[in-house]
This record gives sequence, structure tokens and C-alpha cells, in this order.
Amino acid sequence: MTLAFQPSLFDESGAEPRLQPLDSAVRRITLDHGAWVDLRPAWMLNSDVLFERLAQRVPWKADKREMYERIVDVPRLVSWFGPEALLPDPVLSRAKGDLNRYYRPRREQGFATAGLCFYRTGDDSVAWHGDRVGRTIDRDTMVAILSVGEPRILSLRSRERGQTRRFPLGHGDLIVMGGSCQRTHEHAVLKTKKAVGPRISVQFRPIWPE
Ligand SMILES: O=C(O)CCC(=O)C(=O)O
Repeated sequence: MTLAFQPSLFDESGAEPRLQPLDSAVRRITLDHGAWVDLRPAWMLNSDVLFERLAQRVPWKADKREMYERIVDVPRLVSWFGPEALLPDPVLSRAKGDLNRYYRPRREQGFATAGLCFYRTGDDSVAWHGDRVGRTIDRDTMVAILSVGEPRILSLRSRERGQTRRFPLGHGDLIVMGGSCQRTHEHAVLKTKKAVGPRISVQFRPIWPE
């Protein structure tokens, strides 16, 4: 699949994607009800190369879901890699390792799976939701999202409908949602009429018990 996109101004031409240290470059934003997000802009350098590889190599699927008693297409492409699966690029295995080393989650909370989403145009989106753990268990957890390709806005608001925060994420940026975030807050990538290029997000998650 090829989609035109605006390359990052900071990438070294043709160089391999590589990760920068997390450490002091991570900025924490404390939210209400015990939720927080960490931001690490440009965590991955030369991320356009990874965008191109993922766009070409990943077995993308168009999911369907039920809406108002009709089956409709989910407006984005997805692919999921279980805890033992070989990730579609070695730099993603390094990313998972770096996240586990930096956050040192308890064993059952370690980043294990990778869910990939491909937003081809501004029509692709995901509606307001908290990830499944927020609906099923009463436990804090972390979800880390690496974004490559052109930025899209990840919106975040408390379930009490407080202030909406908007995080433009693309070109190697990292966001980690932690604490109670999946239970007390919702996030979304909303449709936009603005001319936006394609973005792929990689979400690293723990394995959540049913
Ligand atoms: O693409 C993103 O940054 C968000 C993805 C997401 O929220 C999800 O798939 O649950």
C-alpha cells in the first residue's frame, strides 16, 4: 500500500529507525482520579522508514463491527501481534524492551502485545473509549503508543467530561497512558476534514485477564 505523506524534517535520509533514551526526556502530565500520561516526543528517529515498512509489510485487516443492528467497516486498518509473535520490525521489539526496562511494571503488567492501527486519511478514526481493562478490572495499567507517519490528534478526556486534552502524535512520538487512565478517562482519534496524511500507531499493552 502506498499513500503520500509529508516526511519528517528531522530524519537522516535513508538511515535505520532508532530509539532515543526515555529518561529525562519523558514529561509526565498528572490528570485527575489517579490518571497520568507520559510524553516523549520524537522517541524514534528516522521513523518514516518504519512507517513505510509497516505500511507495506503488515498483514492489515479491515475489521467490522455491529452498529445500530448493521455490520459496518471499522474506519481504520488493524493488525495484532500476541506476546510471543515476531513483531513486523526488529525496532519494535527493541521498543517493547525499552518500555519494560524503563517502566519496570509488575510481571503481569509488562508490555506484551502490540496492536497496530493504520489511519489512511482523516476519515479513519477511533471513537471515544477506554481500553478494555478499564471496563473489566479494577486495576491500574499502562498502554504505550508509538506513532509513525503524519501526526493525528489523540484526544483525551475524563469520563466526567472535563477538559479535553489534545496530543498531536506522529513521526516517532511516544505517549504512555497510565494509572487509572483506562478506567477514569476516554481517548479517541477523531475524524477530521483537515488534510492529514497517513499515520500508523503501535500500542503496546499488557495481557489483560478476561
Ligand atoms: O491510534 C491511537 O493512537 C489510539 C488507538 C486506540 O485508542 C485503540 O486502538 O484502542
